[in-house]
Order: sequence, then structure tokens, then C-alpha cells
Amino acid sequence: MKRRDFLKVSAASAAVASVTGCSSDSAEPAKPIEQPITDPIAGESHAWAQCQSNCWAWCPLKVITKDGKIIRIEPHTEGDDNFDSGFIHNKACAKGLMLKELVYSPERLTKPLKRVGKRGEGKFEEISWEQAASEIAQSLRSTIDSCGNRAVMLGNGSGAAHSSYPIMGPHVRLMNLLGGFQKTYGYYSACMKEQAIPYTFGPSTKNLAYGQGTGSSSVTEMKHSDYILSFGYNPLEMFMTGGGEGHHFAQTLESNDIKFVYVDPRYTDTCLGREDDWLGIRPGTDGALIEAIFHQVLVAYGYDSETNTFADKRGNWANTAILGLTNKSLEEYKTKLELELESGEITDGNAQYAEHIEPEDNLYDYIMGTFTGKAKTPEWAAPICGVPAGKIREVAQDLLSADAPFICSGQGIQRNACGEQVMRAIYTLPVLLNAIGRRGTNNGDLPMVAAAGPGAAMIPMAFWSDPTVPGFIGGTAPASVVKAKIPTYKTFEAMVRGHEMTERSDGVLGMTVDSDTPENDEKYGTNIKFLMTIAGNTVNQHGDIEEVKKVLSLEPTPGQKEEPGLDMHVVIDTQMTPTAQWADIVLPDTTWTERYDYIASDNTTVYTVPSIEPIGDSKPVFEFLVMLAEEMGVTGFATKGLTQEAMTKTFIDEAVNGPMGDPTLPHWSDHEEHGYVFTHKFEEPSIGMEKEFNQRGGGVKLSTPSTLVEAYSPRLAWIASDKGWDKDEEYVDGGVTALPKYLRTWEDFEDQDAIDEGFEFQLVNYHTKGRAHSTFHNCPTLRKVYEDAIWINPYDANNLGIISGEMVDVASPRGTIEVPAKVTTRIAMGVVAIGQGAWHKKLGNKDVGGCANTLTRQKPTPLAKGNPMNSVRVRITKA
Ligand SMILES: Nc1nc2c(c(=O)[nH]1)N[C@H]1C(S)=C(S)[C@@H](COP(=O)(O)OP(=O)(O)OC[C@H]3O[C@@H](n4cnc5c(=O)[nH]c(N)nc54)[C@H](O)[C@@H]3O)O[C@H]1N2
Ligand SMILES: Nc1nc2c(c(=O)[nH]1)N[C@H]1C(S)=C(S)[C@@H](COP(=O)(O)OP(=O)(O)OC[C@H]3O[C@@H](n4cnc5c(=O)[nH]c(N)nc54)[C@H](O)[C@@H]3O)O[C@H]1N2
Ligand code: SF4
Ligand SMILES: [Mo]
Repeated sequence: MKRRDFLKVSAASAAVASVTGCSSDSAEPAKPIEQPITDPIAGESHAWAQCQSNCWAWCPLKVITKDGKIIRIEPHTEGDDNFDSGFIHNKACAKGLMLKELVYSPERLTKPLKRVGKRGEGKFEEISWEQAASEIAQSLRSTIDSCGNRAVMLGNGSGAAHSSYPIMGPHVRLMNLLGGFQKTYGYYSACMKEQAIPYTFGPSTKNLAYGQGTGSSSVTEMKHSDYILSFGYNPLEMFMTGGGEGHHFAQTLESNDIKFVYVDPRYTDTCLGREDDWLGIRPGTDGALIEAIFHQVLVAYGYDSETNTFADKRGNWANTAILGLTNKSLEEYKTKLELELESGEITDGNAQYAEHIEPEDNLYDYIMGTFTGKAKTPEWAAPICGVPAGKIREVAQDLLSADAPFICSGQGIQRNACGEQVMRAIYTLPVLLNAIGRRGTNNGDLPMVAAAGPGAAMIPMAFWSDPTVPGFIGGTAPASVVKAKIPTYKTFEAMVRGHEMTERSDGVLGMTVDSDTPENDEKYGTNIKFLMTIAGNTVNQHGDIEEVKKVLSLEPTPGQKEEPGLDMHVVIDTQMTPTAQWADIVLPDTTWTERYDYIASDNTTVYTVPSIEPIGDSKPVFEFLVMLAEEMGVTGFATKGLTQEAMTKTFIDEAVNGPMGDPTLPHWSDHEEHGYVFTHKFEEPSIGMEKEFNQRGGGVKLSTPSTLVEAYSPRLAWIASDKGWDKDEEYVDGGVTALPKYLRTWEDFEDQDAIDEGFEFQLVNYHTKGRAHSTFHNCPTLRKVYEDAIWINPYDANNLGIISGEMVDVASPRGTIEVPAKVTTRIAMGVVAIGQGAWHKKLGNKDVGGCANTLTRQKPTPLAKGNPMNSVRVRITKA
């Protein structure tokens, strides 16, 4: 079994028992690289660790020590950089190489701490691990007893992504053994597209975010394309591992004759002369650009309303693949559903929404303006998106004449108040063009991350968190009784009004919805009262820091489900972060160099052994959870007295020999004998959605209720109706529509109220090369190399009389940050941009740390209830 196939299996735990071993027929053996050594002359030793930061690459790190201290970190240098060989090696970027600065940082946590002042005041006293375990156990027990397991939340944290321990690890198992907990859904990375995909391509297209299970093609497929259209897909900044995806992307463009058009308000390092065109679009307006492209394509196809056909290249194919392309097609579909309802023989899950289908609201007529008089021409779109009409025509023409257009997107584009809409439009585009499911094309999504899939890394995670996994050392744990899931972006709101949340009002999944009477919908029933965050800097990384702080400073009201205020906030990290400052108890975890661990990505397996002793009194989170389990009187927790080393070996043994294992992976004994890092042959994945779009007879078969691409979604028509979800008055059309439409939202390009209040600029807060989110922020070298400054166009800067390097105040209705300006033509006019993840540091009424979330808003998107961090308007003034 390929590791990617395993992912699919592990997602569906019901299928687990039927999986028997793996075939190793075609697999080339993994290659070991470099043994740990001791250099007797220099007196240096080295061992291997892994960069576990959430950048999806998990580069092996060679940790060089002398006299028990890390003296430097080196990348691994064996293997090759050629994707065609299949043995890609992940060479650490500047961040991983600066790990030493994190291990020995002044902010490094070395002792368990207990708050002494008010929450958030930042005053702590040192306590023992025993006291910490006992106080946490007491508080946890009392929250569960008085408010139930739904009141207990494990906070979001991605700081040690795919480690066997801090993420999705022993804490999940422990909480399940205690009767369950709230683990939110809809992660910050991709939750708008996670909603957009099932509505468009069907639920089976969605299993994991991050380009892994979104049906997209691999980045390796690009070499078969002749035209790449990227909506903010930015591999040279997002996938920095040398030899990995960014490198491969650059190689592909250099060695093939491909036209590359990059759409982003920022001119990123993905361009740097590789692009044929950079379209410096306004944030949140890609939907308008795409509608104008639809217009040009539909005009070129020509529509014969008599026969209800288009003269597209494949002979009316798009009209048979897309639900809702024309009035007639949608009318026929509605009639079919009505007949099903009448006869009672319902085969189509959309039948229940038949009455909400409005055939006149089809894509063709909407774009042509047949009933509205507003055609979505390039001339209509240009003043909205800022891309000249001539350019839009050129893109449409190129898309029409290319043999294999590869349309793709990043995720910043969907971190927007209309993120679901724009993603549904992007998914529809390649279908309309018949540029999907075949060589050199893509489904519009983030290309599969070729060098950095989590692969077998999921195995230990599954063991910890999936109680159905057989054979696990701890036996089986009961599944969580808490089925309801709150959207991640409502985490803090749920501390104040979780008790009244329903699926319809707040997107809480897994609860009963009474489809006609919202008053009868099941309520979540309690506020969140206990929060434990491991490897997350949530205060810094959630929207609107001041609002987050306000919620965290509410006094606890123990036992009162409907009253706000956390009983306890526990943070387990390696650094004294802005989030740890807001904890009641802070616990010092070990870093990636101080514990055993195991991560296997698609192309590398690293068995990490500690290269130094834990600093101070820090302890692997695993060992603390064993203590907590004992305090709580939980039996059957996973350890059976094993050390972390033995535990890790058990994981590897299961990953290789277990019922779901992959025998082509090296065993721990192979690691000990041959090397702590192995590279695996990366097999080029198949073309995205090839199966779904190449049915016998040229048909399309998706897992949507209609089996077609639901550009028009009957369920969304219901949600948008009066009987559906609550309307959001700050959106035109309530923010949800059956067709993907460019919608006006709050703080968008056209928000005249905000502009009148002086919030003249749109703000993009991107993922900078200098951090993985907030991780690595406190590395002084990185802060010098990657300047945290607000990008502003020379035209705008000139109007404000601002020069590069000058300190400016960037203010939104939520707060103000003070940062230097960087005057550059690399940003569209009217837009400013800053790297997200800088640590919030309040001085007076300003955040002098420059955290983007001092500016962002906590209002969720209408459908996914996700984080629209790029829907922010700001005012710029001299500091
Ligand atoms: N404004 C804005 N905000 C955003 C985004 C945005 O684009 N704009 N992006 C969002 C996205 S996509 C994401 S994924 C989130 C990420 O948000 P988080 O998941 O909070 O990620 P980090 O900020 O990197 O914080 C990770 C923490 O884990 C700690 N850590 C690292 N290793 C270990 C370990 O081994 N053990 C323990 N116990 N702790 C460890 C680090 O010190 C750090 O404090 O941010 C989101 N926030
Ligand atoms: N160096 C580095 N790499 C990372 C991370 C990191 O923090 N640092 N984080 C990792 C993680 S967890 C994630 S989720 C991914 C994040 O990956 P993404 O979410 O794709 O990254 P962003 O930088 O937020 O956005 C990508 C680009 O989209 C642009 N953009 C923003 N709004 C719009 C818009 O409305 N339209 C268009 N066309 N473009 C827009 C931004 O300017 C940016 O250049 O990256 C991963 N890789
Ligand atoms: S931050 Fe990403 S690319 Fe850089 S070393 Fe870590 S895993 Fe590799
Ligand atoms: Mo992310």
C-alpha cells in the first residue's frame, strides 16, 4: 500500500479492520543516509532530529553537539534534487537551521509555572510537576462533573506538526478515556475550501486539507501543462525546503515551455522573473475576475438556446458535467427531483431541496445578465479587481487556446470573508474549460504537496487518537462521547455563548437540526470552561487579539454552564509565548532535539533520538500526561510503564509491521543499524480527479447528490432560503448563494463606510519566509534576515509622505500595530501586506510586536464559520 492510500484508509476508521498489510512489489527500498558520528578531533558529535514546524516539510536536521550543548544545526546533504529520480531530499531552510536559537532562547520555558497575578498579567511562580498535575486534575475533574465533557476543550496547536507526541497525541487518548472533549473542526489553514469542495465536487473529494485529499494534481503534473494560472499558489515562499516543492516548481518552469500567470496582490518570490504576467489583484476580488473569465469563455463557446447546447471543444460537455449551467438544464433537473418526490422513489439527495431551486439563477444567465441586465464582462470586473479588461480577455483567450491549462490556488485567497464562494468559482473554472482529470491539468486547488505529505506519520497519530486501531499497546480507548464539533474560529465565542450554539446558528456539527423550525435545533448546552493548549500560540494566531484577551480575562463561574469564564487555561509549550502569558498553568515541554520521536513523510523517515538533555526542568509532554492520567485515576492509559524511547519504538514497529503498517518502511532496528534518516522513493501521484472525470462514455461521476459538478448547489439554495441558515446582514445576499458569486462583504474593496472612516487600505497578512506562523519569531537571526515591515506601494507611500524604513501605525477598527514601512512596487496599489505570526507586544495602546491579529476581526465566514484573516481594512499614518 502506498502511504497516501493509507491516509485514505486511516480517515475511514470503520474500514480499518479489513485492511491487511501492504504490498511491497513495486517499491524501491528506502535509502539510509548518514550515520550519527563522533568526530574525535573536533570533539563534536551529531545526531538527527527533525524540524517539526507546521510548514509541511519535516526536514531532517543534523544536530551537532559538543560537551552536551548544541553548537550548530546542518541540513542533510545526501540524496538529490531531481524530482524525476524520486528520491527527493528535504534540505532545511534558514528556520530549521536556526533551531539552536529556539532551544536556548531567553523565552525558553524551563519550569512548570502557576499564575500569581490576574490572568494575562504575566506574573507566575514556579511549581513542581506534581503540583501542576494535581491542580490540573482537580480542575478538570470539577469541570467535567459540573458542566460535562462538552465543556472541556483541547486547544488548537500545530507547532509540532505530526510529532508522535504533542499533536493529536496522548492528550487525545487521555481525554477520550475521561469521556470525551471538544476538538473543534475547520482548521485555520483551509476551512473555507474544506466547505467549498464537498458542495462542488462532492464529499468524497474532501478528506484532508493541505492539498492532500482535495482531488488536486501533484505539482509534478505541471510539466505536462502549457499554461499555469495561479491564484496565490506561492510555493517558493510556502514550501521552502531545498529540493522540495518550491525547488521543483522553479525547475519545471525553467525546463519547460509553459506560460505562467500569477494572480496575487503581492509580487512574491514565486515570480522573480519566472512569470509571464503578474496580475496584482485586490484581495477578495478574484471572484469578479473569474466571473469575467466565465463570461469570455461562455461567449466563445456560443450558446444555442433552442437545443440547449454549447459549441465547446468537447461538444457540449460542460453542460452535461456541470449542474446549473443553463436555465433549461436546471429546469429539467428540478422536474426530475419533483417527480422523484411525487413517486416517493428518491434516488437523489437533492430532492428535498427541489422547491428552492430557481432555474433562472443558472450560471449562464447570471454571467450574461439575462435576467439582471448586469453582464459580468471584463469591463464590469476590471474596476472591482483592478486587473485591466484587456488582461482579463488575454487570460480567458489563453485558457481557451491552451492544450492543458493547470489552474491552481493557494490558501490565503480563501482566508477571506467570501472564501467559500471564490473557491467554488475556482473549482468550476477548469470544468468549464474541460481542463480537469486529464494530463497536465488540475482541479483548481492547491497542488498536492509532492515532497511533504504526512504519509506514514499519520500512523502514530491514528494509534493515539483512534480507539478502533487494533493491537495498540494501551488496548482500546472508548471513542469520544462528544460528537458535536464547534468551528475553530468560534473557539473563544464558545467560551461566552457556547451553551446556545446550534448547527444552524453557529455551524456546530453533529447535532440535531430541525429543518423547518430553527427553535427546535439542538443546542450545544454549555460554554467551554476548561482549555488545554499544546503546541499552539492561539492568542497570537486567532483573529482579534483584544477580543480574545477580553474573553480570557473573564472571571470563572464554576459549575455554571451558561456563564462565561474559563475554570482553567493550561498551556504546554517550549516558549513563553503571548498565549502562555494568558495561562493559569504553563508547562515546559522538550524541544525537537530533546526527546524521542518518529515522523515519516512521503519521502523521508526520521527516527529522532535526543541529542541533548532536556533543558532545565522541561519534560516531554508525554511524561506529563502519564502523571495526569494517574492523578485522574485513569487506567488503561497507553504506556504500561514504558519509557518514551520504548514507546517510540512501539510506534515504529506498528508503522512497519502493524495491521495497517507499511513493511517498506525501515524498522527501528534498521534505523539503529543504518541511519536515523531514510529517504523513500516518491511516487508521482495520479492526475487529480482522473477517475471521476473519465467515466466510460465520457461521463462524470462525483459523490455530489446529482453526481455532477454542483456549480449550482440545491443544498446551498436551501441554506440561503428563509428556511435555511440565519442570514448575515453584513453580506450582500446573506453571504451564501446557490451559485458561486462574487459577493460584497464587510471590509472589502468597495466598503465605502470603512473608507470614509479612514481605513483606506486593504490588508493582506501572508505566511512569511521568516517564520512558521509564530514559531521561530524569537530567533534574532531570522528577525534580521526577514524584515517584518508593512509593504506599501510607492504611489500610496508618496501620497502619505512615507519613506522606506519609517515607522508607521497600521490601524484597523480592532487595534493598532507599529511597524516599519517597506515601500515597494511588489504590492498592488491600495493594498498593504505584512507577514503574519509576529508576537503581539502591547505597549501603551499599540502592539509594537506587529502581530497581524491585532488588526484582524473575529467574525467568521458565513458557511464554514472560518477565519477571514485577509478581509481587513486599515489606516496608515506616521508613527
Ligand atoms: N492573521 C493571521 N493569522 C493566522 C494565519 C494567517 O494567515 N493570518 N494563519 C493561520 C494558520 S494557516 C495556522 S496553521 C495557524 C497556526 O497557529 P499555531 O498552531 O498556534 O502555530 P504557531 O503560531 O506556530 O504556534 C505553535 C506553538 O507550538 C510551540 N511548539 C513547537 N514545538 C513544540 C513542541 O514540540 N511541544 C510543544 N508543547 N510546543 C511546541 C511553538 O513554540 C509555538 O508557540 O495560524 C493561523 N493564524
Ligand atoms: N515559510 C512559511 N511556509 C509556510 C507557512 C509559514 O508560516 N511560513 N505555513 C504553512 C501553513 S500551516 C499553511 S496553512 C500554508 C499557508 O499557505 P497560504 O495560505 O497559501 O499562504 P498565504 O501566504 O496566506 O497566502 C498565499 C498568497 O495568497 C495571497 N493572497 C491573499 N489574499 C488573496 C486574494 O484575495 N487573492 C489572491 N489571488 N491572492 C491572495 C497572499 O498575498 C499570499 O502571497 O503555508 C505553509 N507554509
Ligand atoms: S521550516 Fe519547513 S522548510 Fe524550513 S527547515 Fe523546517 S520543515 Fe524544513
Ligand atoms: Mo496552516
